[in-house]
Amino acid sequence: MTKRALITGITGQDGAYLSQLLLGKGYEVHGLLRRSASADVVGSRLNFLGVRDSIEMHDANLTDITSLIRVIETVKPDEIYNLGAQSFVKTSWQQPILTGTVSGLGAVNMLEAIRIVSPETRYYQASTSEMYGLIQEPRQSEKTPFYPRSPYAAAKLYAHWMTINYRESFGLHASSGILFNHESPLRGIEFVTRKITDGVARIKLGMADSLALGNLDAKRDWGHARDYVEAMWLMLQQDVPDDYVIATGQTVSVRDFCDLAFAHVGLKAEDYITVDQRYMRPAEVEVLLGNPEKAKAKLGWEATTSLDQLVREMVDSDMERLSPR
Ligand code: NDP
Ligand code: GDR
Repeated sequence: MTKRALITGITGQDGAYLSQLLLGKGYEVHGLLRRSASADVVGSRLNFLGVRDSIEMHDANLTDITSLIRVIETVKPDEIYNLGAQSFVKTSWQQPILTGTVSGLGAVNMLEAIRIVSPETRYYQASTSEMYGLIQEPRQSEKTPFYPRSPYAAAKLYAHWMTINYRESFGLHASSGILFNHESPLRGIEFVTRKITDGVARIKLGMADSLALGNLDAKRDWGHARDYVEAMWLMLQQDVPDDYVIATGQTVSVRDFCDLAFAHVGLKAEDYITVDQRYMRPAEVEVLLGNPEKAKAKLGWEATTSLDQLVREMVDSDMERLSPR
């Protein structure tokens, strides 16, 4: 029997890699697409991976439960991956209500739709290391207390607890992946890693002469999105739903990431980086470092792409994209 998956956030970074993974495993892949006035926002990432034509899209929005119910009734998915969100932390201070509505209540809309229409469907919730925020433990595991530091993190924490609540209250097969930062050439350009690799390529190609960033001392546990979507899938193949930290187990600063990216094209970061207060946040998450031991023990998952490989792939991709043809 061919398995059917429904992915929200399919036009985003993780949605594209997860589609590719599931199609490779023989799944029928369906995506939730919110209407946009701009022409082909749908295609860009999915076309990059060559999977656009293999996916069936459905007109729906996480904020409209009736649209979710209709999609679930139509698709009858075995698995739902809820990746849709307002996912940019900085924007969440400018749009706290929208962020709460999409990234928090949106998940509850989906859980409720599953409960009403299709309680056998397995559910994946895209939880985040941002929930740890002002951390008190040096390495964050599934047992570390949460302390969200942004409207985004607070919204995601609500969605995280509601996923646990629906599992415990109604017996849904609902799991959360507490994913630490993961990047790729498909990362949105506003996130720091992609902003850096895009900036490096522009400087190397003579299209820019500096790169303005915010807090260079922030530290993150950065992995590759391609590795991380595998963990999402593994969670839904388990007999028992659960929550898992997905991380590399190493952390480096934004400054270190810059050094690696500039060095890859033979430049020195300190010659080009400037600091601009506009990119600072009202409240910062200074350091994140995940402990992925449970995922390794129970799912057999571990990150396979090194930070060096990730940086090189991202810089090379931006160099190719921006180079004159
Ligand atoms: P992206 O920002 O690349 O993608 C977000 C997706 O959500 C897009 O497809 C977007 O659609 C969709 N979306 C936004 N609003 C709505 C809405 N109202 N209804 C339906 N869909 C909507 O995120 P990533 O791929 O990086 O991340 C995937 C998920 O994982 C997100 O939930 C994110 O918060 C979470 N996460 C990400 C981490 C990371 O490091 N990347 C780490 C931990 C968690 P559109 O194209 O129309 O804008
Ligand atoms: P983050 O990612 O907030 O961790 O959320 P982002 O890349 O935006 O920031 C990482 C760190 O870099 C610092 N920083 C800058 N950030 C941006 N965007 N732009 C800059 O110029 C800049 N300079 C320094 C930030 O202050 C921060 O400390 C991502 C998202 O994908 C979330 O959806 C996800 O949940 C978490 O990762 C895990």
